[in-house]
Amino acid sequence: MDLRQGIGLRKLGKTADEFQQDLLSNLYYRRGTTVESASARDAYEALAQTVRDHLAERRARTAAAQFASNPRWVYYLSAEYLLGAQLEQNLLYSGTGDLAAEAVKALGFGLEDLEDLDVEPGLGNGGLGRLAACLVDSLATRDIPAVGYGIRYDLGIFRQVITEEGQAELPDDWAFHGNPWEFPAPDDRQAVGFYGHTEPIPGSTTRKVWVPGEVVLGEPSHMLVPGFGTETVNIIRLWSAKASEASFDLSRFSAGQYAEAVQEAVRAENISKVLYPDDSTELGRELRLKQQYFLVSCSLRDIVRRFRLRNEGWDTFADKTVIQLNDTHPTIAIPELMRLLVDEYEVEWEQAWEITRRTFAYTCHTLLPEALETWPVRMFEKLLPRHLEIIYLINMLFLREVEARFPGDHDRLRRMSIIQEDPERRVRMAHLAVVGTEAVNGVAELHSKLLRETVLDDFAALWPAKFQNVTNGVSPRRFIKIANPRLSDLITEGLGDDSWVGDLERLAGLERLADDASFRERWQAIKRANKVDLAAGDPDSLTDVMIKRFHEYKRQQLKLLHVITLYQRIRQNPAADWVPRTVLFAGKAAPAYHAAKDIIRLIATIAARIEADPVVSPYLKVVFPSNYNVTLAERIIPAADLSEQISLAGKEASGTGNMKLALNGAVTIGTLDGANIEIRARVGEDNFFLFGLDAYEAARARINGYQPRHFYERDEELRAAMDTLTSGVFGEVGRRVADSLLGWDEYLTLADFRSYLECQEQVEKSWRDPARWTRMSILNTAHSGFFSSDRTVADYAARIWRVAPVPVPRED
Ligand code: CJB
Repeated sequence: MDLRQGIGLRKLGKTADEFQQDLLSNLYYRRGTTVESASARDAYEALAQTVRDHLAERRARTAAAQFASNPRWVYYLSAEYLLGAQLEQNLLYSGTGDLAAEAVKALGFGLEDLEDLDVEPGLGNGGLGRLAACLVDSLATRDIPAVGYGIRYDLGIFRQVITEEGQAELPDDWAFHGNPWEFPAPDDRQAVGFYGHTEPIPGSTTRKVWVPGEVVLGEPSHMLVPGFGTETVNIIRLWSAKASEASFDLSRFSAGQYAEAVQEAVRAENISKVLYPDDSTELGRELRLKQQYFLVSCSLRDIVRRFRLRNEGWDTFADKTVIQLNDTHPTIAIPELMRLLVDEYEVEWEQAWEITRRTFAYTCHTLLPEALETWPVRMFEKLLPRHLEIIYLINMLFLREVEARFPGDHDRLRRMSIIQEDPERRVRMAHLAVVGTEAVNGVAELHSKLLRETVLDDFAALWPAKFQNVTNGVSPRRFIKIANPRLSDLITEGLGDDSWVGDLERLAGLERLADDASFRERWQAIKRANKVDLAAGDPDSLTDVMIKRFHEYKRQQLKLLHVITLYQRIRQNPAADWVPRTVLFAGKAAPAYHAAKDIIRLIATIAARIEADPVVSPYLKVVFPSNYNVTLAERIIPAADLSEQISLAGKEASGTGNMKLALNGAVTIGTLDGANIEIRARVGEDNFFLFGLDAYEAARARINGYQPRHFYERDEELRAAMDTLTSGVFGEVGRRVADSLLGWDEYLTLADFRSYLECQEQVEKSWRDPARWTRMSILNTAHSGFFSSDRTVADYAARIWRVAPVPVPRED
């Protein structure tokens, strides 16, 4: 019997009638309703299932092709995935958009109404989580056999509400109505241990038995990750913590102790309850460490299970497996793989270490010292006693290696040790990640260079070949094709076909159109139409956007000083020929990061003040839409004229919002930081507004005793802006922000103020010449091809993973 028919795989290439039939059958049999009584939600769910089933057929063929070829698999381990809404993406990737529109219309609904019901799973904080989502998209697009592992947080990144009081946080129960994109896989559940103690094994010096004090179940579900323009459909597998049956205390329940009866179960399930809303600045807490180990333990057992389905012994494990650690959050995977190999599978330590080192690679995403994760040794000892022993042994052998290379250099040993001694003994996760991997990469050229020269310099001296750069990228599907349909259509027309969506370097063909006046006019009209859709302000004003997490190093406060200065200039001279601007801020601050929340509140206060001022408001408007997320980004980015990338040089590892904005024809004003440098090199110096200190000048300024007051005293406009804050007219929050800037100014805001303002004047000069501005805009898009995450994945595949594509045959 033909098994395909046996399991009833449905054929693709459906007719409108067949698609309609599938939709109706989902409506009847899965939603249990009828055409007459179907609600919008019924229609949405039935449609989502129909599209999902369509991709599931490709998934089945993908799994068959990938398993048959027994390749080296890429496993991407990430505590965060900021996936964005799924419906529109899956319609595009499955090519069923038109069929879907027609089918739901027959039910009396518009596709757009149903898209409004498609909730984005906010399983990430910011750039790092969104990068993970772009990379899994491009892995599938490149036909690379891969699985992304993550945590299925019940509550994603908080919902933000902005008022004049600043940011309020509400829980994000994203799957309240269920998640139609997900397949549960309870049979693949894993048991994860915590706490307890270790026992020696007689006759062995390296093996031990770990007897955990608590066991929690990890239950996986997966979401489909289709490739674009190819047959491949990969998956991300997300783990939910479940209490074991034994954790429900029936006798207590019978005795009326209801809370006590479930307390153990609640504690277990809390592990995947919430995404930590920290970004970079880490509040180390036991639950967070538990989450990390939970992700790692479930995923590694799953990876080993998958390996053993097709292979025997351990000799080929590293040839068939590469595990990419997305920052240090999943780094416990290194001692965990050692524990599995040595303790459970009885592999000799040396062989296990060789396998481990060849299996892992580590991506670092920061340069901020406070963002380099460390965990107290006493917490590790309590929660993961066996892992701490293994880390000690890894460290001892590692320090021996260092000692052999640099005899007698005790300071070096202290600096490089995986264990920090003072002021408190802590495990340095970044050191563990460098020691236990084959490759370490930064995420932009400058970042990778600074990693080698500063935070990881000792390691780069020991193992220079281990350190690489892989510049980040973004998905062209989500961030232009879907986000900006008008511009996408014009580009397709200009280039003659739409192959650029899967081969972004083709955008370079737009260069010749930058000098075509009629093309420029159409380009400009599209930007305007996108602004009308966004409805943030006057569509003819310069739309100046700063969209990203709130962090002092990103310097939203510098933008704010610019706004205050414009406000004061306009008030002093209302009759001058001002360039109307709409300044749009969006982004979240970690709930416990008070300085960042102060800046949000100050922006909200100043926005209201400007709005109420009849002299200034015709020229200047500040808007702050609530709850920045992927969906909102997709609306703002196509409408942006100016992209603010103004971090202190040497602090932003890469940035990816900068790439999305340039791709959509926003011109960047930015410092020589992160990927800004590479954007500028590609779009050309004339099409980028550069200001500020570079990374080396910034580091030197601090060493030379930087005094913010020095700048305050010498710059009249800066002084006026700061004095306004200090005067209290914008409340206590204005005073606090001013005090922090005048007192220490960690990120040299005042040092870069004048250069930034002068650069903004250049921006206005260019803006006044629409032909020139539009030319710059077109050239930004034309030269953004490098920033496709398809290129990023190709780089990882060639230089770090050494994997080849496994194409999936088309349906016969
Ligand atoms: N990043 O979003 C985060 N969270 C962190 O904890 C550390 C870094 C960001 O990662 C992005 C992707 O690599 C970078 O573009 C960005 O510069 C960095 O801040």
